[in-house]
Amino acid sequence: MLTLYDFGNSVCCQKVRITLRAKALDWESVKVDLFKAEQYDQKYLKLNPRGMVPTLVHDGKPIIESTLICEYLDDAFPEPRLKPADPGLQARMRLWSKMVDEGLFEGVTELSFSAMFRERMRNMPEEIRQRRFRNIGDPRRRDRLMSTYELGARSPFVIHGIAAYERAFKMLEDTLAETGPWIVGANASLADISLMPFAARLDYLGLLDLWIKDRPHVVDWWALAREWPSFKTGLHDLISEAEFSEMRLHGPKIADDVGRIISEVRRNTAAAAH
Ligand SMILES: N[C@@H](CCC(=O)N[C@@H](CS)C(=O)NCC(=O)O)C(=O)O
Repeated sequence: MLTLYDFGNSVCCQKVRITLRAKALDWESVKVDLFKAEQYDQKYLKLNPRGMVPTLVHDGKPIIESTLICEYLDDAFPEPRLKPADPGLQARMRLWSKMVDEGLFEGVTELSFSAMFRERMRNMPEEIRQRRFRNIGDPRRRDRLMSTYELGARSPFVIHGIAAYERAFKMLEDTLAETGPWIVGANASLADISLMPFAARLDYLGLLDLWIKDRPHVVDWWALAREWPSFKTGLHDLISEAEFSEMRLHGPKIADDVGRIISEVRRNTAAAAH
């Protein structure tokens, strides 16, 4: 039996749900409401000591970290394979999950926070806001949240996230030109699944074009990914109309800042190459 501790529009949970759909697996979903801080409940912390979603429990065994959960699912339920058989291609596939875990995740968190949740937090009573900051055990995560709360899209953490997306989309364009239409060739793999929620969030915020409009292979990849049935049923169809309209409403408010920072990142990269 599979149980997923899950929360609606969480990118990490979306990765796992797309994988579950691609494998045609059934699972039970348990909602951990991040807005009510349920991730810090003692009972949940026993399953996931990091106080985060997702957590997958398979026959009583908890597995944490979305990248590891997706790999676990591919090993435990081998058909259809979401990892290429060739070890070289497997390494290439894992480069994408590394890129997501080491840059895009922070990027999407800070961009989403500066566009949407910052305003919500501004409207909280001071005491609740301070409790939210205190609740974050990891000092690095707390610094990020406080900086983006203060500075919005001008926070260095948002700028680092924008630069991480720029590196990823540049590499995606080059990779797809060589091996497309999917990242490791003819079939969708865990590399594509890792990236889908991170492209989707930018798309729903109305920001994706700022990075990809001049990258035709990425545009084609995203058109293909958006129509992939497991993407639709594991991500798109599970987003509520209220969530869509919140993203549509708030994303464009940071578009000018984001566009300006992307141009700066591109100028600096070009200057460093000379
Ligand atoms: N590296 C972890 C990150 C998990 C993570 O940060 N999840 C977010 C939702 S996308 C969360 O639970 N946040 C709760 C919090 O920050 O308090 C993974 O990939 O599973």
